[in-house]
Amino acid sequence: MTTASMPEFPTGFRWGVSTSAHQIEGAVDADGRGPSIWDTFAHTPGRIADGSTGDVACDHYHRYAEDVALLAGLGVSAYRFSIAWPRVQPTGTGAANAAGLDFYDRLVDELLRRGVDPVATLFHWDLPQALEDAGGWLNRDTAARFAEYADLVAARLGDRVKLWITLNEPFIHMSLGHGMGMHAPGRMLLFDAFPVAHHQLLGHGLAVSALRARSSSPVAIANNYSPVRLAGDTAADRAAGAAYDALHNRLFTDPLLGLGYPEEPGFDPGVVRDGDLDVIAAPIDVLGVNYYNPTGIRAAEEDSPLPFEIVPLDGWPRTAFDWPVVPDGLRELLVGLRDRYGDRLPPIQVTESGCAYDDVPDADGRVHDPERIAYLDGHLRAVREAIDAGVDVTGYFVWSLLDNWEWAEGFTKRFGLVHVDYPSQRRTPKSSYAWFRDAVVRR
Ligand code: PNW
Repeated sequence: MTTASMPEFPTGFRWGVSTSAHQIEGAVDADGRGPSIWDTFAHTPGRIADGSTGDVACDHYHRYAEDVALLAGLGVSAYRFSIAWPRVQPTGTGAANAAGLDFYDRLVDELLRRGVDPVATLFHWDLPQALEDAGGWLNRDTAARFAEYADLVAARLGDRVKLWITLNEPFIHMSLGHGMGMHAPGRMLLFDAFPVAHHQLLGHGLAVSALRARSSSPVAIANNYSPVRLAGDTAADRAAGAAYDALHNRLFTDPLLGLGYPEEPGFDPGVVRDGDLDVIAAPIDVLGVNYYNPTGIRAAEEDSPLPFEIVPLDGWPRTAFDWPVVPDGLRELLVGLRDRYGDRLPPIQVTESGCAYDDVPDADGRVHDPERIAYLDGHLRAVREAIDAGVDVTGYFVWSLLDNWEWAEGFTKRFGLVHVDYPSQRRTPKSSYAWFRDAVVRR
């Protein structure tokens, strides 16, 4: 690929890769870990495309040193992982399970020994099942429980984690987990899922204070964004686009940055109490941006329960997930965030960007993934263009280091720079790994 022409990035730009606990760790019964909603969901027949579970996943819990060596070989300066709440508090409340925290202690020390900054996400969707049984994120109490958990983690790791991320993609957790039932916990509440948005945001705000009390490291949240592409140009199409934009792109960011909730989605604000918006708007140091693709929208049919219809975007290459490859959507998104939020916007780090392809080893055991190289090349150029347009972007993390357990898709979608042969757990760096190392990180 076009090594020579990859543009320069600012000095100190943070290059990293991301993973999440339940997608790679396995070892679901080790050292006192309790069950999470994703254990329950995956063990319910019919929920996961290939019938698999995260019970073993990439066995990272036992192979973390090998995986950190892969990070060191890649040359990245940061690694974004998540901490499994049910390892730290098996039932979501009470004293810390020291053996669970020990794992992250070992991981963080190994990263630092290899010169890689630990970037820790506190919640990447694996809620302790006991908290779900008490209402989960529909229950306001879960926000307070989350802050207590944040305190326990920061008490142990606060001196070494270099960037905290409170929540991963609260929009996806609300919409796919509680609105549409495609992710754990599998609820289908449509717009009645709004309390899940509010209580996650409240938990975020409370966790920001808990982290600040224990750690001087910066604090962020990682949101998923998807610029709207209208499939038509009627007034109804435009209204549908505005409704989708408010739901996906603004519901979690307007209140975080002090603007309160957007009007459009038509949620019942009954769960919002006096003072909550101030807690939610606690200053953050970095906005994490996860981007995969734009969303095609048109006006909904008369009898639709939703105020928009999602339609495929034609004319773009597609990943194995059938997601369209639209690098310019990332530039548009980053510039759009700056234009909307102005001085309210903290520096941005792209905390996830990547793609799934059917990466199959050749006869020599090598994995060639030129589509992934092209994907990353295009998206990095889009970030560079946003920086040129004046957006303060200070980091970029590829999703993902390893092929891993892709939630409801099981093992059928491979996002890694490193191929994983699940039966043997053999790791094989793909050609994109060498490209990212040579053309981007160590150029
Ligand atoms: C993100 N969507 O999930 C998550 O943060 C990762 O854990 C996941 O592996 C990665 O992206 C790839 O899917 C998403 O339907 C899941 O728009 C679904 C969507 C977006 C992001």
